[in-house]
Amino acid sequence: MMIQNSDQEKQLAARESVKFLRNNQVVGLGTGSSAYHAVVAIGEMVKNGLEIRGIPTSVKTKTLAESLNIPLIDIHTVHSIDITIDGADEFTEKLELIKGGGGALLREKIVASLTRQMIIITDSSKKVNQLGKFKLPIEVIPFASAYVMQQLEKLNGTGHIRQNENKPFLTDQGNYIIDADFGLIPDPEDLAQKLNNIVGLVEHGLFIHLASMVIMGDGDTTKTFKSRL
Ligand code: A5P
Repeated sequence: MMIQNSDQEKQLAARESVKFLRNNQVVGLGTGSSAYHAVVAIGEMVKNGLEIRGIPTSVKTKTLAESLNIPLIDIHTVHSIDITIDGADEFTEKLELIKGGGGALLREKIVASLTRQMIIITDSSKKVNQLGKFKLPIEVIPFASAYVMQQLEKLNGTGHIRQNENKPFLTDQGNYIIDADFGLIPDPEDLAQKLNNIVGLVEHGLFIHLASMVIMGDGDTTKTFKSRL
């Protein structure tokens, strides 16, 4: 029977991704509803004897990992992370990603940058030919939010500060998120460079050259897309 529910696709992708884990690895634990399934699966494997140490990408994931008795390690004590499993809001076959729908993009990008093998897990709705339908999450220092918004306009973007119960949503670092619309993004690398130059912009959700593979749940099976680099 075909499974079409996106959560079941996320679960399938998560179960496939944890097959890459090995004893003694340092493992980056992603954030979001897809990564949730991976963390739960890792908890089960730890219960059954897998020996890993996790580095969570958010306070929420840390709480989940602790509740599952997954041993954690301080990010400051490692030089690299063997493998990370995380979700994405959009991806292309070139493995360009938009991340940050859950607001954890800054820690996610730091963990991804330290990671040797970055596995992205998604449902089939996340695959696109060009990034940009999903609004690009951009983490900003609150003091700089109006300035950053002006700079985004110069790049032909518009944006609004993400709200939570009528107040600005705050990231784990106490920053704001601007959800920015640039229309479709023909050259994500170029836009990423331009965003990197804006003062007060802490990080953006364009993840380029970071993913090693995307495992996408597709009905009742999974498809894997690998980096050609
Ligand atoms: C969290 O900040 C995000 O980067 C998530 O990884 C991304 O939004 C995907 O989330 P879901 O797995 O919930 O779709």
